[in-house]
Amino acid sequence: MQSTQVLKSTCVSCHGGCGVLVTTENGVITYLEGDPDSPTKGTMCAKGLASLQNINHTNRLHYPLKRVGKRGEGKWERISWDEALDTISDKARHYIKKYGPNAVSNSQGTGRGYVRYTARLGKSIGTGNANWGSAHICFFPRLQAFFSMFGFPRLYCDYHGWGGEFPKTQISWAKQIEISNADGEMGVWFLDSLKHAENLIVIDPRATAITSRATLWLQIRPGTDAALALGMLNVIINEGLYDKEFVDKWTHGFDKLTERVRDFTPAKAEEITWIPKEKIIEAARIFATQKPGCIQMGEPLDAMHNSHSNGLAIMALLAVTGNVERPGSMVSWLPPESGPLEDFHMEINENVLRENLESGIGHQEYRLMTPGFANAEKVLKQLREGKCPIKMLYQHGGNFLFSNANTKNVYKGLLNLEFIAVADQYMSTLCEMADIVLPVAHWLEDDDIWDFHPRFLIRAINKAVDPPGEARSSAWIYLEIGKRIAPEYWPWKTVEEMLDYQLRKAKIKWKDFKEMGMLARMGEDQPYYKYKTDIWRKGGGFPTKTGKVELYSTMLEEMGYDPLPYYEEPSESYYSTPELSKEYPLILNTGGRIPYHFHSQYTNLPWIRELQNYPRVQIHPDTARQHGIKEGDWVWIESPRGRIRQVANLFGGIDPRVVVVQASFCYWEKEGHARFLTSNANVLTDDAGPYDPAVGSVNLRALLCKIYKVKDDDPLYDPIE
Ligand SMILES: Nc1nc2c(c(=O)[nH]1)N[C@H]1C(S)=C(S)[C@@H](COP(=O)(O)OP(=O)(O)OC[C@H]3O[C@@H](n4cnc5c(=O)[nH]c(N)nc54)[C@H](O)[C@@H]3O)O[C@H]1N2
Ligand SMILES: Nc1nc2c(c(=O)[nH]1)N[C@H]1C(S)=C(S)[C@@H](COP(=O)(O)OP(=O)(O)OC[C@H]3O[C@@H](n4cnc5c(=O)[nH]c(N)nc54)[C@H](O)[C@@H]3O)O[C@H]1N2
Ligand code: SF4
Ligand SMILES: [Mo]
Repeated sequence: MQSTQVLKSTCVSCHGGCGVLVTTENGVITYLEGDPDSPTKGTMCAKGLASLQNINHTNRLHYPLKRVGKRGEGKWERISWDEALDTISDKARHYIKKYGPNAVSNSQGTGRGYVRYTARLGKSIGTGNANWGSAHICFFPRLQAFFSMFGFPRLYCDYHGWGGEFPKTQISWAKQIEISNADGEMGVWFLDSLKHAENLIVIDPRATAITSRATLWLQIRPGTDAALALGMLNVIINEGLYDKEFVDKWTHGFDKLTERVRDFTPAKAEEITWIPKEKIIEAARIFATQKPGCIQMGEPLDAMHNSHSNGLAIMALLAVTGNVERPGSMVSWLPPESGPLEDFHMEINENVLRENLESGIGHQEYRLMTPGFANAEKVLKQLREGKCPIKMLYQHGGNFLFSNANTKNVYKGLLNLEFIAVADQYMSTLCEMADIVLPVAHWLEDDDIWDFHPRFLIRAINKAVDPPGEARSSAWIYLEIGKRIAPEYWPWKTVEEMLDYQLRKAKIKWKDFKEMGMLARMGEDQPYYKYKTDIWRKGGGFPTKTGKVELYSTMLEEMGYDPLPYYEEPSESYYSTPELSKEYPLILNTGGRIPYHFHSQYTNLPWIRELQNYPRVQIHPDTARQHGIKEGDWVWIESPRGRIRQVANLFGGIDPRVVVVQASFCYWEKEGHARFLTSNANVLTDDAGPYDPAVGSVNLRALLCKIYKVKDDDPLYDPIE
């Protein structure tokens, strides 16, 4: 008898957490579609839908493997889970005993829903060197800037209308939320809220999907965002357009900010950003007067060596205009009854561990880095020089060879680790460098809880089918490794017990939550104007030292950092390195999310390759003509670090001096180094600094390059020397 079932679940093929209806027939998934009753309103994208090809892919990892040849040689032997897990935990215990906990590192790439497990494992080891993937070039700089100024981790754009008002002015600043759905923000809510917005200001060096809907597009020179924000603040303050009541009552250091932006006239901002001053003035006036307003801030702001200040400068715009906690502005949401599930790692007594967590690589220099995190560029440099205290890496997903600056240097550094174990769904280029490889389940094969980043809801990920071979869920793998290394912090016998524990504050069990599908605090349950209540501070106020929004940050001052936002010229540019720009005359911008890829993922799926078969570099038609390049030609893009090839996409939506290279394109079908050296943008980026003084970010978005056509007899890629 045919049995058809429809199961509700949550897609985690990116950060979006879209509600999904999964149809199975006789135990086989036959159809996926968006769940109209979920907060993502029934929408799904190509990445999520292509999960059908992902779970059935013939190259999925089925069994734990152990390296039998030389590192990277590709010779493997199937082993049991017990052998794999015992080897990993024996190695960890050995290195901890011999060198101390900082010799062991456990890391992951972008936030893939198991962040809390990675963080708990790091803390239970007690290492200061956990997680050195991409946080410092993604999201943490923005989170830390919120912390420096507001005293809490984040304000989110209130595109929900729960307080009775939608944003009248939306700024999309270095953000493609409509594509990226980053960190639990929902592109669909943003797009729907635009019908209520009178103004949409897009700040982007490129024309994007939403530029055509913009009332104002500020085509900025890459890497100069702080200068634009300071110029806008200059206009708002000089013209008296700021929210006097909010500024007087709820901010600290307005006079010092006024002093800082005095010289940042629109003319000066124009010179730096290449945006006509009239547009800067117009944007400032609109944002200050057409309220409420909100600003979507994107990752390119973080991937710069003044990332923390980029955040401060933009957040100051929110504070001086009073766009904080009022309906339709920027709001900090409260969690549902479960509390934020990140408590799962925070509950491990940080105070006891603090000293060690703060002893990680780079932490003494970049003191706003999260304790327990190490700085990737420093780690990799020390590894290359044979001076690194880290001996062992357990990596759960993510891939430094695609995500971190200067791929060839990354590779050389990783080679010097004594022991590497990687958990992935496929034999990634990082797995190829490992000693042990663990096969991981896809979210359709997994039971877990999705902790949505804005923290106002959690959702159930419900297993629809069994994983292939002996692949196991992330939660199971973490529990099994945790139990072996630090059993006192991993006392649960089963994953279900561990999930029950995470739901304890809501007084529900996993088996009931599975049915419920979601626990949320939305609509009328979300209070606004929390600074006027006791929520953050008894008697009202913000959770900062002064109880106010600190435009002049007392925390930064105490730490010896500049307490005010500042602008710094990109490390490579016509102005900072004029000599270099003669040889490399174009601005190299890497990244800009592609709707159907997630970093290095999904280029191995036929449906996705139908949408885009080759990596593309956007070149202005005039620039292409000067170089004899036509649409569809293979082009070398070369920086002082190396060169890669991509296919020319002639695009009038960028400045003729700017070239936009697609990031993270993985040639899954190629063998060996060709996979990560042929077209990977980070072969071009610079790991040598400068780094952001507070959080250690590196510049991935505003470097220099040259371009020329690929000749028939050119090699596919330049090897690592
Ligand atoms: N489909 C898909 N979705 C994703 C991801 C993915 O790989 N694919 N990755 C996820 C992750 S980890 C993250 S962090 C988010 C990131 O998502 P977003 O924050 O939206 O980042 P991007 O799309 O890379 O860049 C946003 C826009 O900034 C512009 N930009 C580039 N440089 C600059 C600059 O210097 N200044 C300004 N003002 N704009 C600039 C780009 O042209 C682009 O249009 O997306 C997440 N979602
Ligand atoms: N030049 C440039 N560099 C960038 C960026 C950019 O825009 N430009 N973006 C930066 C940003 S914001 C980020 S966050 C990083 C992203 O960097 P990473 O997160 O390191 O991303 P990938 O390199 O694509 O790693 C993806 C790997 O994780 C595996 N994987 C996927 N899902 C799972 C899972 O559920 N479990 C396990 N165990 N493995 C899984 C995939 O199979 C794949 O091998 O890159 C950063 N680097
Ligand atoms: S946006 Fe992200 S979460 Fe939503 S369907 Fe696409 S991949 Fe899945
Ligand atoms: Mo990211």
